[in-house]
Amino acid sequence: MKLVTSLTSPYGRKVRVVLAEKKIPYNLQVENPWLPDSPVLAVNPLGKVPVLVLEDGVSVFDSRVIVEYLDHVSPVGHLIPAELKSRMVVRGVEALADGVTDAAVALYLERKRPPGQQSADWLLLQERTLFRGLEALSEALGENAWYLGNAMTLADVASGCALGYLDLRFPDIDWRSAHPNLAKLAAKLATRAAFKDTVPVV
Ligand SMILES: N[C@@H](CCC(=O)N[C@@H](CS)C(=O)NCC(=O)O)C(=O)O
Repeated sequence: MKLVTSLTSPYGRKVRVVLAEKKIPYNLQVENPWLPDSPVLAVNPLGKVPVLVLEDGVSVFDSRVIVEYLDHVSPVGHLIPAELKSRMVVRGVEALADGVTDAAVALYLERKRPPGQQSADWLLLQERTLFRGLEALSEALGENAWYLGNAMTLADVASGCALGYLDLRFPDIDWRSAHPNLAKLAAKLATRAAFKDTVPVV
């Protein structure tokens, strides 16, 4: 199978971490989804990465659908629990982490527009979402080592990728001081090969 992604996409990183943690071999096709006529359009009508292209040519997107697929096809190191209540906890934290990422991406893109065209209201809305989301991610973790039980799940992976994206695009946001428990989680994740090998590069 082939993963089409950019090397800075936090959603793509989530999928790459899951592939590595589950030791699933794959080919990587690096693409910039923002280019007009990007090859991404051939595999995803939405033009977004990541996209997983299966052996039979079927395209799987978005990142949440991809990780669901990967966790199902490989029994190695399950990251999504089968039991409903636990599953909802893990997928809920993933949704929260992806929401933080969505707000951060929106903020980053808006700030890249010419100053005269930027909307102060839109920036404020995204900023508030981002900080509320971080607060909720921190609360959900509490003083636990992992979001659920005593092993890493997709919740931790998604949270780690959201925090990694903040480091990449918003080094001025000092989320570590505001949320030391998230800082501890991120430091622990950063020691894993799957995270080390996928640090975003620009
Ligand atoms: N919900 C999607 C979000 C994917 C997404 O927004 N990817 C960005 C890159 S980080 C993208 O490809 N944007 C291109 C575009 O919006 O045209 C997922 O989880 O995969």
